[in-house]
Amino acid sequence: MTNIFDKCKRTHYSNEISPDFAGETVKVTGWVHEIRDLGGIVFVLLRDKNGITQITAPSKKVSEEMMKDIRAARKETIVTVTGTVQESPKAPNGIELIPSNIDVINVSQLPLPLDTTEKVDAEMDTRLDARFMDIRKHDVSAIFKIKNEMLHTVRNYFYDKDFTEITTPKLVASATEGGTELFPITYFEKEAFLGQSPQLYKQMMMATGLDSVFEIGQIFRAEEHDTLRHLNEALSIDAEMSFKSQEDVMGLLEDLIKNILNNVQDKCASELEDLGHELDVPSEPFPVVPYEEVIDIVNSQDVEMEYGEDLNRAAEKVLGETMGSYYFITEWPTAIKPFYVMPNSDDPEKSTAFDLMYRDLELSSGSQRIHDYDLLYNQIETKDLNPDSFEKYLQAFKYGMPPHSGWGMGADRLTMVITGVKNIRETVLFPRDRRRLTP
Ligand code: AMO
Repeated sequence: MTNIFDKCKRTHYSNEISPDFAGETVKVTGWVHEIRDLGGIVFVLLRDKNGITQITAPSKKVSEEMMKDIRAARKETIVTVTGTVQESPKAPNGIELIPSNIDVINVSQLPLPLDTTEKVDAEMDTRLDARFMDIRKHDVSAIFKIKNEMLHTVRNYFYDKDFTEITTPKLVASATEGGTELFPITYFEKEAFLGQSPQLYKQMMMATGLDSVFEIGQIFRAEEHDTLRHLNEALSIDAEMSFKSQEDVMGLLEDLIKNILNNVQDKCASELEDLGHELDVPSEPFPVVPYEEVIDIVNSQDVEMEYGEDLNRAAEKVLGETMGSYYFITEWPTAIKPFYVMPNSDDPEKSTAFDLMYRDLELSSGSQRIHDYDLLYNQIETKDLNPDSFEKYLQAFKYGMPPHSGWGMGADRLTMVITGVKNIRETVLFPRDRRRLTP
């Protein structure tokens, strides 16, 4: 019996075959993207991970039996084609294959849930319902190839800087971030929640002597609102550093972003082209604008915002228009930031918290943290939280906690920026929002 995997063994991906191969025999495997039957000649476009190959079958050159097989090949059926390369300037990559053998590996059912040829636009819900097929489209898979390159750069960047990668629990007993709701779960006979952020754990790691840690992991936010920027399950890149200041970790974040942009620019040229996206790669330092100045900018554009308020959507929009691409907002009021944020030593009403923005989109938040036990305990009470629920976290601050700082960055939001897509759902394989829990 012929092994099916032997049948599928390709010699090349589509993008690897150029006119230089003219006269050579190659074997390609993939999905039937399109089929055009002109009677005496049949054209099949075969799609694989990296591109499309045109199979040209003229009845004069191809056996009758093979012509029958080709004509029967339905869209999205998996086929393997062996053939001779011929130059063909109008075909993808400037080549076509004249088939000498075709194996139909697995026949697709019809009708298809989605058109994969990018000729018919589908609604987001239709696309997400048949996500496996949606990702067959090259302009969709490009998003995930770019996200992959981004995450690859993040890991390498941290490894090079001697960070330790950590993984922390996502089943947790208490809240960390004010403002967003938690998803409650049943944990045997106890109440538990899905983690909003690895915040408490990454800070506890500062008491271990590991100095610098990072985590790439899911965060869960029970946000009720349905926007293009929020998900209920998001991917967060978190960094925390002992003996480093707010300015140190802002510098780290800026340097990381620039590394990501340069790597994506260099390594994902064809994906960016598929998406028609021109990457914004700033070489200048990211501007820093203090919160009080933000209020002035926003008010000057007739959007109301008072001291002590977070940025509303209208404020984000006008600020984004004024500030351009990447910029930091600093000196946030202590009152509207989480309990763990270190107040400014000269003016405790202001804090060491910062946000990194891209135009009107918040990409990251961070700060110097409180490392003093008494101050931390006090801040927990000030925020109307119960210190008893933080007992194990607080313990780490009693026996030599270094001063430390860190940040968390939304990996899906960063992917929106580097791919140019406008809806965060596009950047996640299987997004979770207010209305969607499947597939
Ligand atoms: P924050 O709550 O600001 O800070 O979250 C950090 C970043 O995570 C992303 N993000 C989201 N992305 C998509 N959907 C959501 N619902 C969502 N919520 C947050 C954003 C945001 O800037 N513990 C702190 C970080 C720290 O100080 O280290 C925190 O979680 O891009």
